[in-house]
Formats: sequence, C-alpha cells, structure tokens
Amino acid sequence: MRSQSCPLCSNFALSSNCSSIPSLAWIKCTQVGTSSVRLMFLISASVHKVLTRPCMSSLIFLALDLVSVPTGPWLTEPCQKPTTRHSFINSHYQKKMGSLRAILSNPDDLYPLLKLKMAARHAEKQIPPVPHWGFCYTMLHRVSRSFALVIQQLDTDLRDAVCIFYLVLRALDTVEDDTSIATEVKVPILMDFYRYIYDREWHFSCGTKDYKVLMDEFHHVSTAFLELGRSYQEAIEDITMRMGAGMAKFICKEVETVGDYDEYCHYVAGLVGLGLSKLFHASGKEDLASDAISNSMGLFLQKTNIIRDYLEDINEIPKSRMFWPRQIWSKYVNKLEDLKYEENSVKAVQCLNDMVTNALMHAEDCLKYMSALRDPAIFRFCAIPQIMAIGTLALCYNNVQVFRGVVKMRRGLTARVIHRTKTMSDVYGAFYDFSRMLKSRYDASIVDQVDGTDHKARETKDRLEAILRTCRDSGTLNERKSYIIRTKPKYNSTLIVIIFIILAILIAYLSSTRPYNMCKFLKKIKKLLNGNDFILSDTLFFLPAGLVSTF
Ligand code: IN0
Repeated sequence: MRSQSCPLCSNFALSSNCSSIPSLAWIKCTQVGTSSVRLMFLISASVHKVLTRPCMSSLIFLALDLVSVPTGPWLTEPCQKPTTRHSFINSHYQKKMGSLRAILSNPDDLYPLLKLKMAARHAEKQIPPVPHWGFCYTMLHRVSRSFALVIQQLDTDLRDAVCIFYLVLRALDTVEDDTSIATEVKVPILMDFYRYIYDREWHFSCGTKDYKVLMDEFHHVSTAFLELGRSYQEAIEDITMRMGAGMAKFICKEVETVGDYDEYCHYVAGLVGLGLSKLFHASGKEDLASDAISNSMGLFLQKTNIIRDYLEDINEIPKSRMFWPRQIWSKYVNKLEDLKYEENSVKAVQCLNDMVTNALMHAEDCLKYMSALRDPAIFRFCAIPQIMAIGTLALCYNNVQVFRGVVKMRRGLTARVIHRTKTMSDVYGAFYDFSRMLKSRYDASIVDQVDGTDHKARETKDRLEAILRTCRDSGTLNERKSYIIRTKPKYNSTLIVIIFIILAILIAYLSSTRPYNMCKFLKKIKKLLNGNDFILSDTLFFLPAGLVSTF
C-alpha cells in the first residue's frame, strides 16, 4: 500500500497504520489535498467523536497523558534508544506519540513541518515516468529523506547529475558498510566501482532494506549515468575512483592519528565536496572552488556524523565500526568502547568535547565556501546540511546522551532550517546562534570541571570566538530570525483559535446530522483551494499553529 503523510503524528512518510484511528479514515475519504485543512478536519472529527462515542474518557486520558509527559530540551527529539527489530511496533507507537508531543510543545514547528510535508508530496508527484529515472528519484527519496527535497529544487541538468552522484556514492558506501562481505571480495569491488557505473549489466547484491534494492537494481543507476553530459560523467567517475581506493585502504587500517581521521574523512566526504564543486562548475553556474575549502565542506558534515553516531557504530553487529581516532580517545580511556559505560561518563564527555572542537576547525572554511556561491538553489543545497551539522554539534557538546542513545535535531527544527535558509545572512545567523549555544555549553562544562582535565578548553573557546567574529563581521546578524530565542507569532492566536473551533464544531455537527450538506461544504473548500495545493496562503497555515499553541 502507498505510504501517506499523517497530519496527526507529522511523519513525512507514514504507513497505513494511521488509518486505525477512525477519525483519520474519515478524513482520508474527504480527499481534500492540504494538510492544514486535514488538521482542521482531524480536530472536528475528534469533536465529533467526543460528542457521539462512549470512549470520550479514554480520549481525554490519552490527551492528558500526552501533554503531561515532561518534554525534553526544545532543540532535540526526545532521546531515543537505537531500535532493534523486536521493539519496532513499540517504537513506532512511541515515535508517533513523541512527534505529537514535540508539536504540542513546539507549535511554531507546525507551519514549517506542514510546508515540508507538502513539498515532499509535490516532489513525489514530479518523479519522472521513464523507468530508470523513476527508480533513481524514488530511491533518492527513500535513502535521503529531507535532503532529497533540497536536491529536487536544483535545475534539471544539475539535479540529475547530483541525484546520480548521490546514488553512486550511497552504493559504494553500502559495499563498504556491509560487514558480511569478506575483505578479499570487498576490496576489488571498491577499487573497480568507477568502471561498473558504465556497465548496465553489473550488479552485486549486498546491504539491507532500501540499500539492497539500490544494489540489486543498480542497472537503472548506470543507465541514467550514461545519459548525463560528459563533464558530469567525468567528475563522478574521478571521485568514485578516488573514493573507492581510499575506502579500500581503510578496510585494513584503523584510524589511529588525527591525520588518519582527516584522511579517512577526506576519502568518504571531502571528495564529495570536490566532486560537487566540479559538478556546479560544469553546470556553468559557479566558479570552481578550491579543493581545500571543498574538502572542508565534506569534513564538517562527516565529522559531525561520526560524533553523533558513536553508539550506533560501536554497537554494530557483527563487528564494531570505529572512526574516532585513537590519538584523541586514548587520552581518556583504554578502549573506545569504554566510553559507553556509565562509570566513564565524565571522561566520555571530555573526549566528546575534544572531538567537537576538532570538527569546529572546518566551520570557517565552510562559511567561506558558501559565501562564494551565486546560484540560489545551489546555495540552499549546500547551506542546509551545514546548518544541520553545526546544530547537531551544539546538541552533542557536553551531552552524555551521545553515549546512551540517538541525539538528533527535532524534525520540526530541521523543517524550520529548510524553510528559512535562503541567503548567506541566514547562514551567518544560524552559525552565530548555534555557536553561542555551544559557547554557553562550553562555559557550563568549565564550571563543572573538577580536575581541569579538558585538554582542549582553550582551543574550543578560540574556535567558537573565531566563528562568532566572522558572523558578526558579516554585518547581517540583525536581519536574522533567531533559532534560539523564539520570536512571537505575528498573528492573533486567540481570534484564530475561536474561528478554528467554530469551524471544527460546524464540520462535526454537519457530518453527524446532514452528510449531504457536509459534502457540499467540503466541495466548496476544495474549490477554494484549487490550484493552491502546494503553496498555501500563510493564513491557512497559521490557523492550526494558533490552535495548537493554546492547547
Ligand atoms: C552530501 C552532503 C552535501 C550536501 C551539500 C553540499 C556538500 C558539500 C560537500 C560535501 C557534502 C555535501 O549532504 C548530505 C546530507 C544528507 O544526506 N543528509 C541525510 C541526513 C543524515 O543524517 O544522513 C538525509 O537523509 O537528509 C550528506 O550527508 N552526504 C552527502 C552525500 C552525497 C552528496 Cl552528493 C552530498 C554524505 C557525506 C558523507 C557527509 C558526504
């Protein structure tokens, strides 16, 4: 069955589970294609349910339960333990509840979330009918979620090249990641991968879930690759060759020194930066950026991922994956896995802060790279992941939860970043806010320190101050909307709530007494929204946000 977005739990791609809520089944059959109107119907359906059904008390208890659970810090998703297959159903329910709770406690997220969801739906409709391109764009959406939307808004030629580049790299990564492949089989595949992209017959089955589908049906990717312009093909081929060789080198080598760490990150991410700079240049839209700053763009993202994914990587079955350099962790513990044990929490957090300080070294190059971009779509494509990265570092710094579960930016905040990032002043604003947040976490960590063993304290401070200075010197900070201090809503929420409740009750009343009138009413709304499916007027979005904020 086709998956659907759910207005209640805000998941971008939900399975049909949501229809187990009777009111939602009713909403689906109205077929009015906008989330905000669906949300209004959801509320009216709940009112209807409360008016007509005996399970009212259980609904009220559920609502009370949801709003009374203490919420976590506003920037994060409630901390999740890494999921196992056995806990899927339970975690799916918890995720939904977590999402609803997150929206209730951060109603400002609702507008960007709805907008993002509509963009996702719009993007789905745009998947090309040609089978190989259809496969590539469908896979892109499955393996990269929100990032696929940012790729989608690039101009056609460049978009196709980036989509194929992304899938080729994901495929290479799938081979590297699959711990069940013997080294003597894996190394030659990695080394020769750049040849396979020209061969429609080639495939190698490995990986799991969506990645297995990507590998099994790789001929679609090579068919699409062969249709790209020659300069795009050359850039992709060159990077695939160098990355495959680098990955092969690290199959038999541990990340010992900080130099090794930089080298490994260069192969798996820095080269992506070099490749993307070549693709942008080949599109005729940008000057060719230097290798050094292109490399930093990838390193900043990859080092953030390596820090955030510590627990997932160390718990990998059948074998741990270890990317934290020994030169750093050996100052705190004897074995990398010791960081996850509670008795080592103090050392673990110090080691974590050391790793974050190391990643921050690339932030200024990234600002330099982004400030040189001219094309607005390319700019957004580059800027959104970078803001997500500095936001993630701010969440991770001095946070022991990195060693207990998954520390991630809230989905609503991700949506807000996607929604707000348009110009370089937005980037300076976001880097400034998240660096200030890092600085206050740093100040707190210094106060907490009993033995003064933070080897990197001075360096952390210097790096943060350098980033803050660059952002300040841009002279654009007062144009920004802060990510930290929440701005007041521009609308009169009381009035909106009243209108909303009246509409909800009206719909509930009509649906229970005069279904025919109800149909007419729905048709009118649908007509009103016709042609306005993707970009809805702000007023409609503010309605649900206003309503939820008063709950
Ligand atoms: C990326 C990068 C990416 C985007 C834009 C400019 C870049 C410049 C230099 C290097 C990389 C650049 O962005 C993606 C983001 C992504 O995939 N996000 C995931 C979220 C997540 O947590 O994984 C999503 O699902 O939305 C990225 O992480 N990488 C990547 C890969 C290929 C390309 Cl073409 C661009 C992976 C990596 C290893 C960091 C380079």
